[in-house]
Amino acid sequence: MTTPALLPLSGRRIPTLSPGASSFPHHRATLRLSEKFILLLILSAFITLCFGAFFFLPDNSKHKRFDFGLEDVLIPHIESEKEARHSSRQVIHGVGMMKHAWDSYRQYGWGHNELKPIAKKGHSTNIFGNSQMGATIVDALDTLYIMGLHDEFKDAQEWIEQNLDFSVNAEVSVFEVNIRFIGGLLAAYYLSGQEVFKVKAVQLAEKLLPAFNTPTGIPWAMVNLKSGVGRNWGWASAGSSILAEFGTLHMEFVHLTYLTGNPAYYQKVMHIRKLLAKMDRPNGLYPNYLNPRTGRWGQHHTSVGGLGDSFYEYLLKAWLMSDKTDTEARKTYDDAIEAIERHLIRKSNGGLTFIGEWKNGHLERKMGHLTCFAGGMFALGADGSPDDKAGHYLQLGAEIAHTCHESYDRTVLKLGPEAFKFDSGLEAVAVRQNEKYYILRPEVIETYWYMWRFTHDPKYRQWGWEAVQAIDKYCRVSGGFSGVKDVYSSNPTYDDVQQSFFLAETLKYLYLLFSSDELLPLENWVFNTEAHPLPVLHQGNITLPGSETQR
Ligand code: DMJ
Repeated sequence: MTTPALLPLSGRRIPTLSPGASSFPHHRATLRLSEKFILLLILSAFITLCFGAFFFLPDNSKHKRFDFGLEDVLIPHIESEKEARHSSRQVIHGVGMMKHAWDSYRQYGWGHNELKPIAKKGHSTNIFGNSQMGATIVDALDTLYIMGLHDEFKDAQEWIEQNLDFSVNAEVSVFEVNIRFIGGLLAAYYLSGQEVFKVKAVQLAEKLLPAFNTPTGIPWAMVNLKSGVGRNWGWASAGSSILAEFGTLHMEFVHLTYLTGNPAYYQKVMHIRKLLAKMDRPNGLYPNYLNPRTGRWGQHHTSVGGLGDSFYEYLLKAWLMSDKTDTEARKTYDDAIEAIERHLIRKSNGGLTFIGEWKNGHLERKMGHLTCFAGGMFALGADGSPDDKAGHYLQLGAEIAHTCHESYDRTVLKLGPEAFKFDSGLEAVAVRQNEKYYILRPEVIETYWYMWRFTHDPKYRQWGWEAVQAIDKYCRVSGGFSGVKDVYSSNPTYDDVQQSFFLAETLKYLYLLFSSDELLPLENWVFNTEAHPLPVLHQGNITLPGSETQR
């Protein structure tokens, strides 16, 4: 069994001196007595100055912290001191928001999956079945760790050690449990080195494996953790499994095989990839529905938002996570994106680039908040794109970021709606009442963060700060943070849910946006779709059973 090579969280290099190297000249100069006296005077003045300066420094600059404290994330590349002060204030503000979300959950929802911040009690949804598995605790672990909230992290770890049990008679979503629980536990393990997180991740993964017992090996959407019986969502076309669900397991499952030496996880996800590769794709597009009994596509609906989104994301990230050796994943990503660009991406009359949805040969000119993550994905995939199109994809990322910012800016609350149209004179605004809500989602801020990392254009920090202010003003309540039902109303009502992804993703991406690039550098870490960072498996670090290198 391999042990993980724990990676440095920051990319900082420690300068070294070669043995025997010295900064002093090798010859000795003979000084006269008066010169010696003057030198001594200068030296003692210098020492007094240093001591004085030390006492006038603010307290926290005297101690170098070796953990992930605020001091570690402050912005070396920021030019002006004023800007640096601004960013560190924003970082601190982000920690304050996390504290409020966490403390509220700790007080009113502890052990429940999520929190009702208005009713001040626990909350859950059907994705967790009727389980009470502390989804918020597991999802928030790495954010707490990264922000240096160590007492809270310890508290969470203790709860996990004593209470997190997967032998429950609950029918859960395989996808959601994978990205939030397995992803969250693995990231916590890699960051902290605490074995318990790995052990729990593997226990849970074992419980998910029966979901793959279908005639095709395409997993069911849901599985009962106790009985292992699986089934699909009643609403899915023709009894199908969902592309974004069975296509968003790769990162976590490859890490499970890496950590345990058990090839089963790797084989399951590679089987899905192989099966998809053999199938015909209408217009080169992947439909969102696939029947796990027949192996046939359901309705021809393609989207880069809900139902499709993270399938494309995981193709790119499989390549990145393999230290760019999984070229099959990269090629599949490139082909998929090429077809998406051809059929789904358009410019509105007002000049906004948007990604629509393809429904049975027809383009719906509507974009979801979920789709906004794609700006970051395009930027992340720019390097390594075919035909030297890196500039093009970075530009596409910037255009999507701009469109999504417009969807926020054109509302009363300055928070983005769930879906917005580009039709009949409409530009980036929601039309239907049931598309006007904002449920603390991260995708727009996620794209700002990736764009910031790749361009350092200050507008992305500015846009992120606008989102912080709006969330604080309209979503913060005494019992935590709540989603709002209508972003176009100056007097919105709350949905009374603090989603676990608000702590896992939204607050983490905001924190990273105002932090140094050296915090979790993208050359070493790949974020799963729930913003849980997993290390790149550098060559020589990994021998996957069944991988090319072994054959
Ligand atoms: C998260 O759970 C993940 O980002 C997922 O991929 C889709 N969206 C939600 C948050 O909006």
